[in-house]
Amino acid sequence: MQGYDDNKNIYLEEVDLLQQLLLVEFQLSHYERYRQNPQPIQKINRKKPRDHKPHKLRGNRPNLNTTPPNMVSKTWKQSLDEEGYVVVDGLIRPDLLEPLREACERAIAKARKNEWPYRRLVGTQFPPWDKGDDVWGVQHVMNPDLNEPVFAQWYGSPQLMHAVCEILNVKENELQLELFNLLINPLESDYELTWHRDAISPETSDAEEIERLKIPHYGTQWNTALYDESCLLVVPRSHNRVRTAEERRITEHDPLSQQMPGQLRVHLCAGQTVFYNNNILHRAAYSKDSKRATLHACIGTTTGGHHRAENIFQHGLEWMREEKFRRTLPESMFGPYDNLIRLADQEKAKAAEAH
Ligand SMILES: O=C(O)CCC(=O)C(=O)O
Ligand SMILES: [Fe+2]
Repeated sequence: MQGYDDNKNIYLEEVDLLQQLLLVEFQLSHYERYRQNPQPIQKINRKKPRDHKPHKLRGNRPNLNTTPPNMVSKTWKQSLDEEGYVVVDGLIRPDLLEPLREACERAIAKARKNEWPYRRLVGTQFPPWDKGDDVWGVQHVMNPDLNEPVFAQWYGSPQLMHAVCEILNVKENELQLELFNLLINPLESDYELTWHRDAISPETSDAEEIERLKIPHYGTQWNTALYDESCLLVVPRSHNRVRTAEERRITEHDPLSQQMPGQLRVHLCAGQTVFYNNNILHRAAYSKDSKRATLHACIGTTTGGHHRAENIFQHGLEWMREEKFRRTLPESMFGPYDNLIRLADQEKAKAAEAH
């Protein structure tokens, strides 16, 4: 029995040693994962609404550094389809971050000084923006008259192209160049947008809302933060269903409500992007004291035809036809640019026929 006990002790010591080794290995692998893919530390805001916790890089590539072996990570497209939004890291190449920030500073200064006429003005949520002078958005940042080619360079950058192609499940030559604006903090007063879906008005009946929600998007839109910000609130999974009675009450009669059931604030660290379905119930709140410079853009696919045309040409894009605009584009954007001009020509011909 002595021998047994001795053996048992040896056995126990071995188990103990093995456990310690496993613990060290676990900690090392954790550290290694962190080292290879450091995540910014988030402030935890315990106040309502609940917070979106920025999650790690997701994709359809197996990412052995971040995906535990027994869990399959969802693709960005799957998350966006299911939740109505998805947060993605790393779509700004590090060497473009500072040039983008500097270009924003110049564009924002011009817009605030009324030297750039295309801007969103506090007090008005949707176009036209013709009243007021405090600015919450700068429109058409790729317009060559603004003279900031870094915006087009980023819009056509491989990181962004890769993400939108995955999300839209298309090849680059099927993309259609579209809108690119900037969302910023006002200076004189805080400002809030009401709860809304971008293209379905609050008064829409349930029956019509059901039909409108079935229309595919043929495109995607996103916010990419150049500074940490938490301006956007969403109701996850509200993008493909009719509003509940309470959501309808809020959107129609109490649109600045802080009590929207299921609301979630999206925190973005500098460099993070949120793609969101423009049918998701969302609102935004801007504080004059928190710096915001967030790139706000959309891109379509060639299959969208008239559906996309409605969305984009209302913003007046004649300047995009000019050769001087085409010259500012990176090569990756030539195809998407030609696709847009083809659509514009088709729409023009249709309008002429109708008259
Ligand atoms: O500021 C934001 O993040 C959202 C803006 C928005 O919802 C809109 O312009 O329709
Ligand atoms: Fe919106």
